[in-house]
Amino acid sequence: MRQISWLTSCACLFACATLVNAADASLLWYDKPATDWEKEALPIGNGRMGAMVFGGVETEHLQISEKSLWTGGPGSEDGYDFGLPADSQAEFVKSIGSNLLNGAQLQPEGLAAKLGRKMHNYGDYQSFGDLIIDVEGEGDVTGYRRELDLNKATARVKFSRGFVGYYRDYFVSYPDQVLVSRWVSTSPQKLRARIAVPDNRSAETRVDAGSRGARLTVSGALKSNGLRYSIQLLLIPACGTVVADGDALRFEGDCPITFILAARTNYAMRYPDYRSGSTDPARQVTADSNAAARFQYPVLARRHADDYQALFDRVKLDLGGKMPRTTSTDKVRNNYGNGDAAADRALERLYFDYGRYLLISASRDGSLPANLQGVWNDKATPPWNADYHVNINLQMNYWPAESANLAETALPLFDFTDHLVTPGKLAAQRYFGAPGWTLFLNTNAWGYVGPIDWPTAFWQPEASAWLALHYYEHYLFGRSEAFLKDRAWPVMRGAAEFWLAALMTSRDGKLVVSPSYSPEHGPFTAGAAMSQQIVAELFTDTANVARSLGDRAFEQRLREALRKLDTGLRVGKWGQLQEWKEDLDDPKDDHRHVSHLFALYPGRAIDPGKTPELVAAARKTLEARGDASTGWSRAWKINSWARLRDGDRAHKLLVGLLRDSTLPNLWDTHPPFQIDGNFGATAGMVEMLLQSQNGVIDLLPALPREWARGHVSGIRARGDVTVDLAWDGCGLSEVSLQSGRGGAVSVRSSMFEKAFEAPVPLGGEGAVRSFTTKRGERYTFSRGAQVACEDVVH
Ligand code: FUC
Repeated sequence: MRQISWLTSCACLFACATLVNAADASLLWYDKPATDWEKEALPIGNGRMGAMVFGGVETEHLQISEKSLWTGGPGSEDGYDFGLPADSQAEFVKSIGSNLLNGAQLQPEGLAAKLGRKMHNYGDYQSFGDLIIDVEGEGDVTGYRRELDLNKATARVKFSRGFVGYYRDYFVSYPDQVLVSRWVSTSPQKLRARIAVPDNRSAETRVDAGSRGARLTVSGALKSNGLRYSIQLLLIPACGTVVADGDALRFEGDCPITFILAARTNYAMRYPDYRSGSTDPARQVTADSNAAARFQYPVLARRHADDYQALFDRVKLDLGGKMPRTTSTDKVRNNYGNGDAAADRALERLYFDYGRYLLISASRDGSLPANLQGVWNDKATPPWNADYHVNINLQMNYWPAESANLAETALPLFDFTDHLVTPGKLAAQRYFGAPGWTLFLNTNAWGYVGPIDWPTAFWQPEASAWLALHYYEHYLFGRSEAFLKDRAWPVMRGAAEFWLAALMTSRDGKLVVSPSYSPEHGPFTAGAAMSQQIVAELFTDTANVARSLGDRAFEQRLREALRKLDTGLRVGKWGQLQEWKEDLDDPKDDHRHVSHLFALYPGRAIDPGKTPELVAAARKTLEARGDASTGWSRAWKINSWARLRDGDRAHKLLVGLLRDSTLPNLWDTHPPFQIDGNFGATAGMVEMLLQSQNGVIDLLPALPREWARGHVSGIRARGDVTVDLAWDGCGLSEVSLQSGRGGAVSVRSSMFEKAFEAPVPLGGEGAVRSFTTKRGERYTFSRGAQVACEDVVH
């Protein structure tokens, strides 16, 4: 009897597996196991933990990561100094700043040798280890399929071998803080599971096999810094027993088996020691897996899906695409742009959903923010240490957080930034003799805030200001006054205080950043455009916050400084936006950083409605820099072209990104894999559909020709407004605005220039209309039925 019902449920599972083929599912799928971690394996994660699923037939491989497993930092044998010198460098920095103001030309190598510091025990983000499961079986493999279901945040592997069908799924649960997998087969399965950890740590393996499951625990400490870790696999078969087999667990039986995997360290994001006194990782993993094991597999899966879908399901995008049913995702990507427009649109939508999926999987409350690789890493020395670069990359990771309705995913960024303020105060003092806080090019899990010695990038003291601006954006979108007062204000004020003290007066009487270095490009000058634009935006926004919180004195100081501040907005001799205060730009320069366009995106000082000359200059600059570049650079340019309201060009950048900077598993590649491009492009796609940076909610501001028909729901505008849009080849046909907290709203669309239906009387005329929303109310406007298509398409 048990056998029959088991076979029935198996059959159902296999049938259910084909259901996710439905045309509207967001699914990546492949017809072979992965062999390459970076290009093929599929990422799952819960913000803190991540895994890469290979989907092997004879040997299944899950490579595991956990955000806090870093070498270096406190506890390193020969010490750690947060990148800070013991003595003040302030006089020296000031003298360099003055020399630059007087026209000195200083070589980055010379300055890096004097001002920069070797990255001493900076550390690297580590792989936690590998779960390896050897499976006995024989016969040919047929019907192989490996997939990642973005609607459920679940990876699946399915195939038949000989006469036996196998079906496995995998997810990492945020509510239960463990990785969960279930394996079923149509005949008895025999497997042997072990955990392998890299040899840069001590490792003690413990095997506890019993009648109600078995545990395999590997615990130890990193040799580098003594950080303790533990990883535990709990195997729970529905029947039969699991036995110890050396350092592994062996199971044989004809029923499903559930895997629960927990991983912890004793890291705490707390300066200066970064250790949790109370956490014993070995106890914690047992507590994690025991807590999860209280639930049957379907309950664990439901809890995971409920949690994930509460975020993912907020937004739906339809670009009128149709995913070919029988073409695997790598081939759909290979064919992209080759003439199947419906498949192209479907891939674009999938890529958009994937960006949201990756952000939810790599950044959840309670752990470190998404690093250069999100949460996934298989190396002991990953590219750029898989750290936090703060001259574009960390910021770009969070560009979609607000506009794509995932504001909660930005909480780790704020916790991380809050904790940087303490060491950042030392950086401000030692390098500038200034109050407030700052840091430079890059930071790690250990509060690194000093400048490194990499000549062409190390000097980036604007990082604190740029991070502080993310708090203000979070406020503008969500309108939480408590967040503004308790979280945004102290961080913004500290960053602003730093710059009030650190700015210098240039020969033209303007306040400038000096020394200043346009990111990764140079040269050392006074007042490079990006430095000035970031400080201008910081002072403007912080003055607004000061005003609303009643700190008139601080507001006055900022407004006074703003009057004297060089804005970094200058049109040069070939019509370009200048990257430096002097007109030094080379029209043949195609450097990947478009830093001087900060004011266009993510800043807002360059605006088609208000600053047409700067807009023209920004366009000239973007044209000159060209499209082809690293993945993240292309992603940035999608946003920039969207802000210029050039949807076709923004789309062209997206095409380039998907064709030339995207791996078969749809990860962005710099190269190598770097996740910022995924996030930047996701933000860019929203930016093409909706903008709200300058007080008006702009509907379909940069709709490309290729996206003639479609709809999107759940994207966010500043002012706590959630927006649904539908368009139909004749421009916008309907818009719904759902107001969170209520208040005045202005909306721009060409739809308002002709007849339209409105639920409330509107102020204004032409394309821009305004009205007052009530808390929680939804307002839907639609194009008048009598309006002809030719009348609205511009
Ligand atoms: C910045 C970029 C590089 C790379 C690195 C991680 O330094 O200029 O291209 O993305 O971050």
